[in-house]
Amino acid sequence: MLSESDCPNTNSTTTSAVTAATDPNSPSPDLNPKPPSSSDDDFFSSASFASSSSSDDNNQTQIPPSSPTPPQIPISYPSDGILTRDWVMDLIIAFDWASRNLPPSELPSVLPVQVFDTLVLSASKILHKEPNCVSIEGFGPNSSVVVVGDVHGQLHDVIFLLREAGFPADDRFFVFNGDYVDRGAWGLETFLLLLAWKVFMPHRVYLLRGNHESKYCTSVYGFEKEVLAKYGDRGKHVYRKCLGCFEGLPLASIIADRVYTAHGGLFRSVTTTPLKRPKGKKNRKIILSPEANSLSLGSLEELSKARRSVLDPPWEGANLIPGDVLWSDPSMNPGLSPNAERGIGLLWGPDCTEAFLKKFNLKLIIRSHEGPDAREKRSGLGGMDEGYTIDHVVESGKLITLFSAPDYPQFQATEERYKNKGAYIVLEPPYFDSPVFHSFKAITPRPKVNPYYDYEDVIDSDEELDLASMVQSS
Ligand SMILES: [Mn+2]
Repeated sequence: MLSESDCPNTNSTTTSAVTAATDPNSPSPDLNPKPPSSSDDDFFSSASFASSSSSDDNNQTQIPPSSPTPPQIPISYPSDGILTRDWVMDLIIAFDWASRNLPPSELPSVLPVQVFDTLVLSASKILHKEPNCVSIEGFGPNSSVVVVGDVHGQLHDVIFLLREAGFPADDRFFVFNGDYVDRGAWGLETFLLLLAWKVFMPHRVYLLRGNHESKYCTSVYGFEKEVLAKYGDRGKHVYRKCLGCFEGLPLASIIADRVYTAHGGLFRSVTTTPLKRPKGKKNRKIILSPEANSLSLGSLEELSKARRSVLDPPWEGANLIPGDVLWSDPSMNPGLSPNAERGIGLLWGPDCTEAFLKKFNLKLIIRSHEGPDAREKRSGLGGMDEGYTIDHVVESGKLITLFSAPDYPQFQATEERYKNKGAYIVLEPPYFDSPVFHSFKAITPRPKVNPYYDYEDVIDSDEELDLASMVQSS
């Protein structure tokens, strides 16, 4: 674990980084927020901003009409409790602006805790009611589905993706495959912005859980410290509410009866066998089959019965399906085997992809979870330069890995960066099973901020889970 002194995100370093990004003539940027810099002109002159309604009941600095206008802050929740497209657009603009113009500790002046609470409660209510594997259907002739992989707190790239793909709409569905937080510096803003879309369009936007939406990962890879830095003495409250919301996120989706998506991918069967027992109905014992030689592929029915409301998916015991779905990786070797590199989840071969597709009459698996750093170490599998790879091509269909965080990770110990593109997939009628890939570059320059984790000491990818530490953090 990082000690407090290891954490580079002290107040003094944060302030210096922020000062560099703000008007040097303004000694107190907090009290007198400046309009966005010229590099933001494109964003702030957009139709989405022009269409946003805003009340004039606060004491914002007046900006000449020709200048880009700072957002109306603080954001307040609509008095009727119903989010609108304009509200979500205003939230995007406010987060983008704050990330470039305010120190992280000023986020509560943009999004007060009460507004955070209402947004997260509204989203949690919706998410907890969704099944483990959501069925996405009911499309019209012009409907499309945008599938998004890991985004890891790279707020500006997520905003770009939404703008380029087209924001969620009646005929534009979105499925996000998890890993919203950690590593990148704007995990909280990214997650909240996606929650806002979920609350506004619950039957158009689907948010699945990634392995980073957990207590263990967020305590190691930055999100917990990010929240504490941004919300100060209310930070613990905000972090706890986020963890509660993570527990509600569904694990997988099936799009148009043909496409299975999940963060990690496939999962084992956890079939239980009642022991022979003499008489009476008490003491019914259950034998689990956790050994490698008895691993078999799980069914969608088993997936639907898993208990997903856990802070950290367990790697042992009876409830193994959530850990598999969130942590597993494909392999070029046939069969199912324990994922020794990660210490949780499985490796599955092309034969398992074929068996799963065939058994459930599917054509495509879209999973995420592996960025350029992870793929550098996986012989036999493609690199993540373009933001996606086609890993298995089998008789019944394909397995794709999709990664949507370009120029990842945001903080890196070496000079040499991966310079990977991110990608998203568009699925179109009538069958939604021929993926159209869209690769995109990172937004530059990223606002300069300090990391919230010790990126030089924390291992690159998520492999080699420190299980002992996970026990303590559970
Ligand atoms: Mn992941």
